[in-house]
Amino acid sequence: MANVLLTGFEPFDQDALNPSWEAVRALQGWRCAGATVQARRISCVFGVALQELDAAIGELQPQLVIGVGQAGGRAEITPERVAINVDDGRICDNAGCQPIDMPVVAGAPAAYFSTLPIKAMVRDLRAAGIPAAVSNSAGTFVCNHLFFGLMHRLSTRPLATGVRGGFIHIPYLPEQAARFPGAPSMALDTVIAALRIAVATALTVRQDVRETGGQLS
Ligand code: PCA
Repeated sequence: MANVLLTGFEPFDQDALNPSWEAVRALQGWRCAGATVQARRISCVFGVALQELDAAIGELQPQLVIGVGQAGGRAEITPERVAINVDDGRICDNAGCQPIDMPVVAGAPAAYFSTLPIKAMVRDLRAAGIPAAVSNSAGTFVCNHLFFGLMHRLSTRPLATGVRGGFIHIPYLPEQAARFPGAPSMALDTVIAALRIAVATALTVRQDVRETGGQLS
């Protein structure tokens, strides 16, 4: 039975919850296109996050890996286009570390592109009535760190052929946004529905669609 590894993060920055883990854990055991979702919670700690990811990949030998993280302030589900080889913490991680301008992996390429069909995912999310857009930066904190580590892992130590990986940022939940008046949010049920669509599209669309996901700045 093929596995899909979905990761979510533990809470960070003094928050009580992280919507990425709340959504991902709801999909544990969900079957789609002949594969089964395996949900794993990842520490919001530079370095440790990659060790946990590596252990999960080794255990599950997944055919698809999608990392999910919170991007407070975003209004849409945002599949990320590119992971960069930079750790630059605006805040401390959960172990109190705040690396500045460090490589995620010394000597590795400057960046990796997602190998998910990000444009098709955005198309399918919008068609289902869920706000979505391609993001061209996953930031420089632990989410980008995990995303870069994942893509480096998949490109240097390939699993089965055709294994794909990438990352999706999600908005605050309404109960989080209520503490920051004006901040956008998305209901947990909508985020869960969005992740189902993202997984289904990633499992079934081999060739991404040619549609703009660009920004002017
Ligand atoms: N979001 C943070 C780290 C964990 C999470 O859910 C980020 O965007 O880097």
